[in-house]
Amino acid sequence: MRSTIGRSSGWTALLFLLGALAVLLQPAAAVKENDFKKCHQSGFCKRNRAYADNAASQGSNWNSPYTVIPETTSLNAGQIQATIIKTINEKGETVRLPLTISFLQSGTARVTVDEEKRQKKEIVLRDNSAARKERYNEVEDWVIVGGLELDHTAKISFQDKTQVNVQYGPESKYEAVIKFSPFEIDFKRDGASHVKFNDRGLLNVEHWRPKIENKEGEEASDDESTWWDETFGGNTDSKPRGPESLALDITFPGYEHVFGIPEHTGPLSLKQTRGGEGNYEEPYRMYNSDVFEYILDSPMTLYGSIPFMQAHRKDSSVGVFWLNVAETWVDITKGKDNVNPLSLGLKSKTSTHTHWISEAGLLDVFVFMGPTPADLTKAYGELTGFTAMPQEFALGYHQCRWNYISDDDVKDVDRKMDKSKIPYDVIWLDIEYTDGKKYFTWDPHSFQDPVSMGEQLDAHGRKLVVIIDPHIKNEDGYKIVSEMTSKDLAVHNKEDKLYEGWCWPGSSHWVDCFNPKAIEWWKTLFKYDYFKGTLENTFIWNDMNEPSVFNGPETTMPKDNLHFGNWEHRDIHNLNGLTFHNATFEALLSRKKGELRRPFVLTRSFYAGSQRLGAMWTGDNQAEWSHLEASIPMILNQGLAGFPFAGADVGGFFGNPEKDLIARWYQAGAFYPFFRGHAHIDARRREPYLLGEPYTQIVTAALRLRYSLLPAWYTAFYQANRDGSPILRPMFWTHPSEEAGFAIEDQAFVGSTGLLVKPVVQKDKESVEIWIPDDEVYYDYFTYQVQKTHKGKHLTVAAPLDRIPLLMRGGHMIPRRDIPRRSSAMMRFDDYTLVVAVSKTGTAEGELYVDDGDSFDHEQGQYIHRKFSLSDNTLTSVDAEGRDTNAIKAGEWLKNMGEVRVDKIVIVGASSAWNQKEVQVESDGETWTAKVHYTAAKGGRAAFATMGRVGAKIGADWSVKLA
Ligand code: NBV
Repeated sequence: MRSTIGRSSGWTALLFLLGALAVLLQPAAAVKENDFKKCHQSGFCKRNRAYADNAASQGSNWNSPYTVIPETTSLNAGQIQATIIKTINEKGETVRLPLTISFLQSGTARVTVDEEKRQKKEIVLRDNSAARKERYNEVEDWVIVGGLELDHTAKISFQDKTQVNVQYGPESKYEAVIKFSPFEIDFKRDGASHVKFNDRGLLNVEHWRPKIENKEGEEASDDESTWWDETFGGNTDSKPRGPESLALDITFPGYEHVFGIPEHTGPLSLKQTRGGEGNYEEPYRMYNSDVFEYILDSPMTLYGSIPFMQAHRKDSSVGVFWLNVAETWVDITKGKDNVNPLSLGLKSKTSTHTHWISEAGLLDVFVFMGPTPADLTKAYGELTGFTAMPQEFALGYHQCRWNYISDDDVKDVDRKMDKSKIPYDVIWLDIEYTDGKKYFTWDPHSFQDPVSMGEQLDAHGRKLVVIIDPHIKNEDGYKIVSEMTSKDLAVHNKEDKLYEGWCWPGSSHWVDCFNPKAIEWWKTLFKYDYFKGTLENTFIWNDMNEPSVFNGPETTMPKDNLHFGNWEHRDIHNLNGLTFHNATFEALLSRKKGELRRPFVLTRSFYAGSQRLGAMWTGDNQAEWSHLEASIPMILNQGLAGFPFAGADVGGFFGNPEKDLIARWYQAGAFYPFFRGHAHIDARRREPYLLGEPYTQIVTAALRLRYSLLPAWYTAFYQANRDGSPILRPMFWTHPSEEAGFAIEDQAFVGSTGLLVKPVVQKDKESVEIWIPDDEVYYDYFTYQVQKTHKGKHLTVAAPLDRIPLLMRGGHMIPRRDIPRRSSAMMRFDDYTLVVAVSKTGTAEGELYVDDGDSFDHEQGQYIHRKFSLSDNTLTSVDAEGRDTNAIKAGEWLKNMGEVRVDKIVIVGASSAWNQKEVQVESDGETWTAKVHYTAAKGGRAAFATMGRVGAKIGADWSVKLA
């Protein structure tokens, strides 16, 4: 912070000083937790928890006041339309809530509840608010990209005055039993219940009502203290529409584990939240926030949110996606109640009960019936989109800190990385590169020549990422702010005037990326001839897009601010980060006419759908072992929630890590889908070459391992892009039948490579216990040692400081590139190595996907996609999609790839029958021989055969006869 002050204008410096003083005056622990609301400090959360407590205390006497009018219920072309009646008082007065249940062709069901009066805009807003009267109904436009086709074959299988049953989904395997009074839905698969709505009667849609001023001496019948306005931390939220929350209980009968709803720091298998030993006291919160020095093992909100939850039990996964972007809380409890042992045969099984509570918007929930984790991630991805194919360089190593202080500093780091032979792809510039925190400018003293900086990087295929935040400095003469405000493209306050708040630059305004015109304007700012000094190798980092507002409530915008379309900030808060990320993504797509390259934009704030736009990182962690440990479940959870391009700041953002911690963090980071070292401005420099031996060597080895495995990583990204499968896969995902693995959160498979990693995340630990999920053979990646193991064993793997615990599961083939280079671009046309880990039955399979890593030409077939296999003593490579690759008209990249070959094949676990001097390679009608070096098994190490100079083209069909 000190150095920031040094470089800021006097005025800004004063603001920071005041801010810093305010922080210092609070008790230390208060900085974190007490700056953010607990459920009891958030009116609607408190009300809904109280509602739940009241229902529970009444037991079977509790009657949910929501009833479907049977006569309104009809199924038409895959959709049920009906009306729910909510009885609102003892006089029997009611409000009407239109209900739509959509049965989608994918087998997903969607339940949407609106409020008739608000649909018809028949409400009155207080305080002359200009806000919209409807419940926010545009989230779908931002989040859903497909999969909404209705299942016209869905049919009513039973109907009477009390319920209607609809059969739907593939082969009509699913059934939704919709009960009318009270309104409940039971989603069944093969006759058994898997997901239940309102089964505990906690559905609550706070309908619009006028504020009745009580006469003096008269008491309101309800506790209205949080209905009409609410104050927290000195900020008052005027609520022009009054209370409008919505809540629903969702039960997963017989499911003990639930996963998802990032971003939180707790365990992968989510905890219970209503107290009790080892449980949280607070619900999981989703309200995207800039949480300073976040704490671990907490249901507190963080920077992003994805309200997708997956429930898992042996051989079955189901899930829900709560499509709402207002502040949301989720309570989780588990118990053996509510399971009907007769119909389920699940007598002793635990069920998970969840209670979802949102402040505003529609009730809109998707239900996924699985049954496999892969089915679920796929169905969710069809709706919200799959991970974009990344820029290939983005899978390399990123070197960042706050801040590289000048263009010379950047050049110097670049040279020193080269001198130390440390590979890296990207160097990053944080906020100090700008002229006084004015984005799209360069500090005139320290970044005088950004072009020569960019060119030096480009000489070795390297890139530059610069930060651009959404707060725009309010300063006379700053062209960007005057353009933005004169065109009315910034967020408004509750009076519908330009909103002003504080952030890094001091007084600022916030670009409103909900406005299509703001996106169009934002695009103009990234053109090479506008943002001078940027080159084709410049990419972007979006930070602070929750949005972070230093003087705002909970460090964000007031909820009564107004966005484009007059939606209140309350309505759209969790989507804000995505809209900013989206605008930048769009801007990078249109930097120059005729240039069509994949953008790379890192974001801190996100929502469901952000996976289509770039990568995320877990924000401001600390240089502590505990934060290294917490990063693994956080990243795994991101993958489960469809946004696998995730990483944590390697080394830790705040503080100065000890060297052992740095080494271990790089080893773990080499297995993060997004791999970036980053540090706070006050942290000491820690570029890998500064560490000294043995640390520099250890870190370099981790980096080289990452680089050699880039073909495998890229293939894993391709799979995520096709079907949403996580890049790092937790045990329950790969082995959904093995109950002992369901809660394991510290080891993972890399894509479908069979590489099983368990990074060391504890100080002075020199071994780890890897849980083995099956009876396949496992080899040590580095030594080829055959592990003495069996299904369910906790295998001890030695891990001295220079060793990453990494196993190869038998039955896989891993593509690599083994020549150490400076950057991924320099490896583009290198030959490949294939590592074959032979299964118990003598077979193996593998996959390689490769394209130019930069353009969209792959969408026109310009890619190589191979399937490798070993069976019957023969290794083969065929096109994975059965295409006739000779028929593809090769563009430049594909032509160059024509000369790229499989250079080396290493077969680990090689049969003694393959012990020979040479083998025959066959490809394109030609045959030739390749030399084999066979090393017999010894002392527990597997036998292995190495074939050098195999010479088969990577893109062609080939086979090698081993015996
Ligand atoms: O831009 C400065 C930092 C950045 O380095 C970090 O990665 C972000 O998460 N930024 C937050 C602003 C505030 C840090 C205290």
